Amino acid sequence: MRKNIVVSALTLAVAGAFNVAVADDAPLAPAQKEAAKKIYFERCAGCHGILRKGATGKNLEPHTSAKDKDGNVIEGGTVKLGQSRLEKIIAYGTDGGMVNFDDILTKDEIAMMAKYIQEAPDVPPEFGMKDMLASWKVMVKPEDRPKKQMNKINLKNVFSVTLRDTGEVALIDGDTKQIWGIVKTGYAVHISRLSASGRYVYVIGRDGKLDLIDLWMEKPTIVAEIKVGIEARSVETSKFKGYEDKYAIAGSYWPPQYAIMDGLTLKPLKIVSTRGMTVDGEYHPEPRVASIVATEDKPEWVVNVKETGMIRLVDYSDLKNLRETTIESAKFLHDGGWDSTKRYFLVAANASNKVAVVDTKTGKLAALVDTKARPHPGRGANFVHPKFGPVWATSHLGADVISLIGTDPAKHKQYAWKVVQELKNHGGGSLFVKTHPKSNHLWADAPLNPEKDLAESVTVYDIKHLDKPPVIINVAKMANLPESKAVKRVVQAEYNSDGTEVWYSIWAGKTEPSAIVVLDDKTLKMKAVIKDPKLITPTGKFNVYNTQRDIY
Ligand code: DHE
Repeated sequence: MRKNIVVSALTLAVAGAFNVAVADDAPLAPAQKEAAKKIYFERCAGCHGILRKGATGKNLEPHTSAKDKDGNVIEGGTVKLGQSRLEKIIAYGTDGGMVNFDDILTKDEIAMMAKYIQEAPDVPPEFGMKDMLASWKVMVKPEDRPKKQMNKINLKNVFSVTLRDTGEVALIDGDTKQIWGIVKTGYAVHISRLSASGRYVYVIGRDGKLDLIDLWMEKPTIVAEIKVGIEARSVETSKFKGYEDKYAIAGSYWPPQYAIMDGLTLKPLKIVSTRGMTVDGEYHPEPRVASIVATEDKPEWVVNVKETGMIRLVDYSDLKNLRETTIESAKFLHDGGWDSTKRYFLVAANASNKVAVVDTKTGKLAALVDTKARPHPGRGANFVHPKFGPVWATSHLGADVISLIGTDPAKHKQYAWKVVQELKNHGGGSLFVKTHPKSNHLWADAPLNPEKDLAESVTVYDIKHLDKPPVIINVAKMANLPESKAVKRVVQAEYNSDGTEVWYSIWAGKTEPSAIVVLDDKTLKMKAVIKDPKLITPTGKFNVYNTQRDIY
């Protein structure tokens, strides 16, 4: 049986506050509908979309119709599936990748959700300039901020760590392994990104709240905040010479748009909608902004639009006369990273089982690479393969392999933009791979694997000797946390700034102790375990120097 990805006591608290039992033939009562809407937003929208058009997850509209290859209309939708089938799918998951919710939601809540998705989707309001300006706050103006670093922390080696279920970020001193500060942020912060100077951390919550943290203060301090939408996942900064720390960009899931802001105050400057046609030439009302990355060679961001499969190169040198190059790739773009030269950006089109490669020098698609099911690289990992030359690695949600893609069309043309090797991972359900230019190791997790032992383990490959069997380590056990039934998912490797340590989060339940395990990259032995009652559900970790410089 599949185990659930995310456990949130919030969901249970909300749903448990009143009677959720649903009558078979009556529509949901208003309070039930509100509760269902909240659960849908927190648990389902990420994969199925707010309008339920489907992306990583299936379409969940009440009525759909499609044509088969002979042109016959096939009626579908959640109403056709019916209450009892939907309840089973929600409770037990499917082989197609839907996770089970029977250990998170009560029977009544499952019935309520099955009913909710048979009703017309709620369309949340738009969120434009007036809303953004109303939410925008500058707590410390740029002129009132310190002119020099006011603390003695080695900022290069600070880790910004998402504390998922508390809506916080912990700034951990990588040298001492002490928590330097915890700041209150948006709900379930997704990623942290660094300003070009390395002074500011930008963190984006799933609820669209963007916080700007100043690392030069005595303690890490939020100096500005804004809400960029109702749901969001990505943020990036301007990194081209002359534009360092000048702009920030945040991509929203809802409304489907991106916002460009002043980098030092978060004042919103421009909002651009991403609604439009897919690569198939069909209109999509909800093309969500997935990953965004800044090139250092041009005043440009690479903005990946999930549902349309369009990659937009956004030139930020003239915001009033904004120029965008739109590159057709493949649908359901998600996460990705640079090749080692930082000329090519590789992004997973996960539900299309492809990796799209953008050449940011020419502004064109370099390739669409077919891969095993559902590539999910995080930012991927770059290293020089003994046989195939420079490669970029991606993990897979839907297959137990790590794919290596050749990235050097100049000197290794025959291998470029092809999967040159598939390394066996310890399981599917992998989310992130990582290496470092100074390391001989490639690390892969599998936190969404249905087997407890596999979700708690990682595989380490010797990149100089890929013919040797890899080492599999149960990292969760190293943390020596109290035994519990809940899975202690081991998630997302992050290196320290000099590339000698690998940090893994032990992502346990909200009410259980979690930890971060630090491993020695050379010996693969445990070096430290960071435990603290305040370290609740740590997931993503972003080392200042590596994130600032895109080192992976
Ligand atoms: Fe993520 C990156 C979206 C679930 C942890 N995640 C990303 C990015 C996107 C994304 C678009 C790329 C951002 C960028 O580079 O600009 N993630 C989504 C979802 O839509 C999804 C599937 C469902 C959801 O409801 O959010 C989802 N993600 C998760 C989790 O459940 C994870 C494991 C735990 C958590 O904290 O929520 C998770 N996602 C991460 C992390 C990164 C990320 C740690 C950054 C990886 C990196 O190395 O840069």
